[in-house]
Amino acid sequence: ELLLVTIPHCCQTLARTLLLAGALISTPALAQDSASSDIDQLYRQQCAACHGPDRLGGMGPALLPENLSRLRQTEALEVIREGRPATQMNGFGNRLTEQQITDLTDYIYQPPDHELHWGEAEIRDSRIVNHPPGSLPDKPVFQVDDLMNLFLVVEIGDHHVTLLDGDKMEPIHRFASRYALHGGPKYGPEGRYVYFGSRDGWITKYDIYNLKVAAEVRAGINMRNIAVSADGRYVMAANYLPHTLVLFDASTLEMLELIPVRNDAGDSSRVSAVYAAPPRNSFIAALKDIPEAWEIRVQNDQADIRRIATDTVLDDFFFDPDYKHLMGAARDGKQGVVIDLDSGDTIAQLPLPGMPHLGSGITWEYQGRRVMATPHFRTNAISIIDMENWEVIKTLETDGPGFFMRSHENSRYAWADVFFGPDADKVHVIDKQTLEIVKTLQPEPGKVAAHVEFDRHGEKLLLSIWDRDGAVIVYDADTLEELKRLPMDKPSGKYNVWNKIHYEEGTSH
Ligand code: DHE
Repeated sequence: ELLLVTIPHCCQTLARTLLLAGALISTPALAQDSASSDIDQLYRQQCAACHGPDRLGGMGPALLPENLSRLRQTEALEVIREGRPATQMNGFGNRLTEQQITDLTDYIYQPPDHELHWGEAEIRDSRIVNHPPGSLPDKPVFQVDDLMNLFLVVEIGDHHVTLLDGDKMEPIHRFASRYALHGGPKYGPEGRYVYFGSRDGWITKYDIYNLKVAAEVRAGINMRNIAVSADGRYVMAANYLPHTLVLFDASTLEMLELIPVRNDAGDSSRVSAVYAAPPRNSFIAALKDIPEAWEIRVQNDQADIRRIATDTVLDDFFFDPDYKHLMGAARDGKQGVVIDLDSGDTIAQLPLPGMPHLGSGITWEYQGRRVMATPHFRTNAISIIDMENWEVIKTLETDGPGFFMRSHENSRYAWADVFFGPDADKVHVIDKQTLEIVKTLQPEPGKVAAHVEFDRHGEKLLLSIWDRDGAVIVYDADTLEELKRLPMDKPSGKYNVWNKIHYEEGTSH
């Protein structure tokens, strides 16, 4: 699918590049001494055909500082020299001098000398419709007992996604994704379509029943995540670059509205993330640079924005189950706040030092009240918070800072990884009624173990061995025994259809 989807775009890019670069494209590799004199020209000769004349990406990913922020410069240099296995990125070590490779690496980590634009025309032009709505059969092309117990596993090693049968825990299909998916894929309410978001701004609508990419559109240059409205009619994208939110028709991926993100004074902001708030029939966006949270309601395909002023910039959100309250983490990483979403008032401060990762929090019933648990990025701790009085009732000491937590309504245990530090190969199992760590597993010594997702019944769960030579491990959720391992290429998130579309309390939404 990826090839089918990208060839037209790539050809356009190539054609543009040929026009721009003229005869240069066919010039043999430059001699050592002359090449470094014009790095811009070198880029156009060697890189633009795949990465775009403006470094916005094409067949290859965008090469801009924001898009590369997660890749160390030394690694980028290595990729330019040696290439990336199993991709179309060949090594340039035999064509360029070491100085040229260093210059190119420095160049792609510098902002371009002109402002990049990704507006309505670019978004509309980027849309690719492979299968218009209604053109594919409504019956799945594969056999499973329960379509609601399917899982998608995102494999970030070679940018693929695996569809799993959650009853048998067996792969059904594996397909190429856009480069660097991030955030959870979001299912439409019937579980047939799923929407993926990539860091480079691509939204992919995938038809699970037909195992085909239905449509794609590029919402921005550097995107954070996407959300799908509860009724399945709209997709909203949150961008860092440019500072925009973008509203799409979920069935066609046609752009409905481009929303510049600015405060009244005209200061613009990156958008950290956008979330669907089903009981409120709205989207809620976290802004990275201005102290506001936005609630967006869509009526007749038009977005109506309510700005909620906050005392400080809030980066990371969590919502109570009925979406009456928003918990936000202050950007300085020292505390959290609770906001009443109806009044917009801040009703509590949460003493959560150490950068809580609220986005991966979970809730459950404990002694007749609802509690919420969140890991922290900077401290070896999990905080458990009473959601009635907003007090921290317990701080669990862990083997290191964590990234993700997971459980299921039917399971007595919550799982928490230790993503950072020397013990990243360990996973804690917490008893939800004693609030104690009852077991610490080390499934593959030396390899990061992270991110759990339960099946729809809460009986089995999947844990990632986060490595190029990795796996998802299937555990019995009650006995905590390993049942089997499915080899995978750096599996990150797993997403169960039922849990996601029913907003199960132990998983992310
Ligand atoms: Fe994520 C979800 C933010 C780095 C893997 N991450 C999210 C969400 C946010 C977020 C706001 C919720 C959006 C959603 O699901 O729609 N992530 C951030 C960051 O700010 C941070 C720390 C830095 C960054 O550069 O973005 C960050 N995230 C990472 C990673 O390094 C991870 C581990 C690897 C990767 O693929 O980039 C990573 N993030 C994930 C995953 C989810 C996610 C797998 C979805 C989890 C889920 O179960 O829903």
